[in-house]
Amino acid sequence: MKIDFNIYLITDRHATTLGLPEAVRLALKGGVRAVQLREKDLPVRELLSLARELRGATREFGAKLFINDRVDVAVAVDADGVHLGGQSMPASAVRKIVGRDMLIGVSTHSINEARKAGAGGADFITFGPVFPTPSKMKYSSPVGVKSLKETKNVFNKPVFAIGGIDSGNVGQVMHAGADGIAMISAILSADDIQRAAELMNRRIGEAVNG
Ligand code: TZP
Repeated sequence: MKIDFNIYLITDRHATTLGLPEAVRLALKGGVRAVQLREKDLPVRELLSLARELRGATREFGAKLFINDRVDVAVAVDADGVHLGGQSMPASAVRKIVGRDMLIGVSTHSINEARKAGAGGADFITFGPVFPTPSKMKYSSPVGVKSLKETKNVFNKPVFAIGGIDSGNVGQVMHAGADGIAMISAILSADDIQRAAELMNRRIGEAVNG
């Protein structure tokens, strides 16, 4: 399976005033082609039901669906991949479960973690937070654009920059070598989610094509 997307939308149902399925659907309409369901505080049955709903919507738009942490839920809904964090099972163990049928993404916050993710067999990583994020209390301090460039030297598969990225700074991040952008609030908390996704797509296109 190929990594054929450059916006990786991560969910946070608290970041939008709409219901999550509706918000995600608008993002898909705006051109998002990969969604990671990341609702860490949901009991598994509710997570499964949301995952099923998002699986339907992503299929309709030819988009990929990833499930954060829960390999079992990912398998149950026939997701395209799993996304692993620091507390998740290691990628090498998850690979034994999902084989080559699923993509494995790994969250990294330092050059060393990026190197380890490569050794563990990750298909792609998120790296950040690059900038301070609106919800900065929850994440480590910003790693900056320079270390994003260095990450590209130690991890030779796609790197998605994350953390505080919006339509104003996305060009800078892409020019620093990111293969794509992972984001929550710039899309999900926008007044017009579809337009925000369209704008982000356009800005990424401009950065890639000069
Ligand atoms: N990991 C590092 S920063 C972050 C995650 C999940 C949050 C990104 O959210 P936003 O709103 O795009 O800054």
